[in-house]
Order: sequence, then C-alpha cells, then structure tokens
Amino acid sequence: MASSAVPLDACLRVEEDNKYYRVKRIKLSSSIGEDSGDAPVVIPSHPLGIKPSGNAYTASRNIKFACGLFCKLPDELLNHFLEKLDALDLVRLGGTCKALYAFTSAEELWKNLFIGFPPKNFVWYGTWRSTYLKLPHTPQFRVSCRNLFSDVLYRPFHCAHMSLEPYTTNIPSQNLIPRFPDLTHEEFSAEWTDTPFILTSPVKEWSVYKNWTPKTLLSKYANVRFRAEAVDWPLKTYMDYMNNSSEESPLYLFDRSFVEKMDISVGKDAKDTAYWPPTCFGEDFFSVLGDQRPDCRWMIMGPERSGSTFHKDPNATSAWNAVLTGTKYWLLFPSHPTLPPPPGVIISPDQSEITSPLSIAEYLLSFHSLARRTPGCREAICHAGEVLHVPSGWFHLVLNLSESLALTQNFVPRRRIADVLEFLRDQKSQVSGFADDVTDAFGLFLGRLKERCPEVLEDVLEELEKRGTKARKRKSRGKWEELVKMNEPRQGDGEFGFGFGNDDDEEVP
Ligand SMILES: O=C(O)CCC(=O)C(=O)O
Ligand SMILES: [Fe+2]
Repeated sequence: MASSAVPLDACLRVEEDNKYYRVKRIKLSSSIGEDSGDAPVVIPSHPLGIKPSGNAYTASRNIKFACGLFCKLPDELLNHFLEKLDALDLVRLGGTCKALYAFTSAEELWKNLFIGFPPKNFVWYGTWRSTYLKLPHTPQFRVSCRNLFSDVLYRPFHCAHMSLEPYTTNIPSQNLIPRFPDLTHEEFSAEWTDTPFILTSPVKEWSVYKNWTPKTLLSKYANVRFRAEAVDWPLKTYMDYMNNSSEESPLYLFDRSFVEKMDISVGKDAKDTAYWPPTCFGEDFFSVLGDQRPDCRWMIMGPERSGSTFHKDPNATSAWNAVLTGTKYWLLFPSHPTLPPPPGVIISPDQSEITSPLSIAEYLLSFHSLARRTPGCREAICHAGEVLHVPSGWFHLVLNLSESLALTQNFVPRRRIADVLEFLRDQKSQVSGFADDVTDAFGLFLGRLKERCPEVLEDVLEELEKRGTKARKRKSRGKWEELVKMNEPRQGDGEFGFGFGNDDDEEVP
C-alpha cells in the first residue's frame, strides 16, 4: 500500500553522471509510484547539486555540518525558522555558508515573500528568488552545494520534474470515464446527472475553440490583469511566468471576471457569441438568481503540472470544464455520507471541511496507486475540444499534462436542485461565491424558485421531505443494528455503490 510517510531517501538511489541523476526504482518503488516496468525515470540534476537525504549515509562529506548551530536543527525546523525572516536577513544568512545559501534559496520562501508584499512593477526572471531580488537569472553564477543532502530541499525539485506518465496512462477500464459525441437533454436528465462523462462535439462549435490559445490571447489582452491564485498579473507577465518557470505547484490563472474583462458575449443566442453551455445540461436553475447568483464561470490557464487538488465544487453545484488547448488528467470520486473520502483526503465529521494536504505531485507519489484501486474511482484525459461533466458533490483532482487553456461553468440542473437547497440550508458556513449582501442564500434561492417555477419547487420540496424522513429513520436505528452493521463488509470493500442500498427504510422497524 502506498504511504505518504515513506521518505524520499528510502525510495531513491541517486547516481551522478555528467548531467543527470538516474533515479532507479528499488524495492520500495511501488510506494512512490505506479508500476511502470523497469524503465528508469530520468530527473535532471538539482541546479545547486542537492541530493536526497539518504545519500548522506554513503557520502564522505556533508556541508550541513559547516553551518554552526543551525546544523542541529532538523531540516523541517530550519525551514520553519527561515519562513520568519525577511528578504534581507535571508540574503545575509545565505552568505555565511553554502548549506545556508541552499536553505535560504528555497523557492517557497521567496514565493511567500513575493505574495506577502507583491512588488508593483517587476520582471519575471525565472524564479521567485531572482524575481523578488531583481536578479536576472544567471545560472553560471550559481553556488555549487554538492554534498548537501536534504529531502526538504530536494523533494519540491523532484516533484517539479518527475514523469507524470505512469499516473495518467494505463487507466483501468472500470475507471475510465465514458466519452460521447453529445447527449440530448433527456438522456442527461434521465441517466447522467450523477455520472462524469466527456462530450467530444459541442466545444468544437464554439468560436473560441481554435481562435483562443494562450498566444492569441496574449496578442489581444497582454495588459489585462487576470487573477492567478493570490495575485492579479497582466497576462503578459503571467505568460512570461508560465513559459519560464519550473515548479511543483505552478501558480494557476483562475479568473472569474474574464467575460467582463475581455468584453465578450456568451450564450447560444448572443450576437458574436464566444461560447455557450453544452445544450444537454439544459436549464441552469441558479439563473433564477440573476445578478445575485454566486460566481459561476472561470477562465483557467496554467503550465504543465498546474491543476486543482481534491475538492468539491461550491454550493453542491455541478460543472462542465471545456479544454480549449492542452490536455487535463481527471481523477474523480463520488461522495455520500456512507462513503469514505478519497484516499489521502481528510474530511471533518460533519463533512463540511475537506483537507487535501498534499500537492498534486505528492498525491500522485503517495496515494495514486491506492486511489486507482479504490471502488468509485473515475479517471480520464480530456483533450482540446472536449468537455467533462463534474456531477454535484463529486471530489475531483485535475492535473494539466501540458500548458492548457480551459473554460468552466458551474450550474444547477433540475435533478440537483434539492442537493443545492440542502447545502445552502445545512452547510451555511461553507456557502461561497455570493456577494456580501446576500446573507441568506437558502432563503433567496427558495424564494426565487417559488416566484419563477413554483411547480418545480413543489416537486423539489417533496423530495427534500422524503430525504428528511429517511435521514430521521436512519438516525433512530437502534444500537443493535449499528453493531450488526459493523460486521458487514464496509461500503466500498466490494463493488462500488452509492450506499443507498442501506437506506432500505421499509425494513426499519
Ligand atoms: O481545470 C481545472 O483545474 C479544474 C477546475 C475545477 O475543478 C473547478 O473550477 O472547480
Ligand atoms: Fe472543481
């Protein structure tokens, strides 16, 4: 079984040749990745010459011992200490010896400094450190830190260069997400609202497909600022970053106001429309909220290895995600109170908070092989011109396998209105994306549904009433039944099911 606790040095043996470390798979190899045969995975050498900790055992020199009392601190603790320093102190301390130069050069430290106090004007110089310090990247002046052995420093580099192929190929047939040219709304409503699928035709009709690439956008919107996680950068700066960086978790452009910023029209009937939601999804019931609907559409751009760690989409909405350029690897799991979360994902007892503590690359190293074997797991590679459906409530992790540009939109199909109302009513602290003046999202949605589509609301309320009765019956089950259940096979041990089989309320005494 994969384990996040396996240290890198236990898994890797690193041999130096002129340019590359050949990272060979040894006995523990199944703990760090998928079985990709005996082919060695080639990782370039660390620019400072740092190697994984395990190499210290056979080394005749270790330069960490030259950094005075700091050498007594475990690497993790030393790194935490350095997180408290400002740029000047980091540079000064880094000037005292080679090992401290390496520790104070860690990119994460400089990224945090940059994002904490973003400079007004800057040029991207290839790394967060050189950008923050305004040092054009000059690799020939790098300090050599050979004979420094640290997983803390080596791991992010490994994750930024490891091959993604073993994790994204050979998808088991039972996990594979189905692909269709298109579906009718009737087919979607009757069979597919709870299931991920890919459509290969609709996106190819949009004018933005083929006309929008990162390059064509650059020629038109170079100075427009787009949101990328915690920063708003002009597109030309983000593209400099995207084309000239190499990170474990690259900064991801994720902009919810792109329609307004780019002044485009959207929707099937709009003049000169850029794109429209695939018709099979039918009416989006959050549209009854008009201007008060929560954020619902994003333009997404990022380099290879960027992506989204495991999450569920906001407010129990469903989503579609259309790839315009590049390719995305998707890993999805259904969720239900009776199902455990995906391997490696931690969920609070009331299911309201999801924590996915690892970067995507670390997740692949530690949990992917288990995830792939877990019932319910669904996987796919979505190519340019294709759109993937993410059903309401499903956990998903997304990884860009190459530079990619995508559009995504969240919506509420008829069959999921009850889930959204339940979420807005019962998970108030998790409700997101509404303007600050919306203090009662549940009341607002309920009121609008009553006003605009009273018959639909009547059916939905009936459905919610039934769900409430079932939940109350489940709660009132006796201790005896709970004990008996403990001896039954766990949901997820055998064939995958949503666990609704356990809701056989007719048999509840
Ligand atoms: O393209 C991606 O990274 C996935 C986006 C996503 O999951 C989301 O917008 O919720
Ligand atoms: Fe999502």
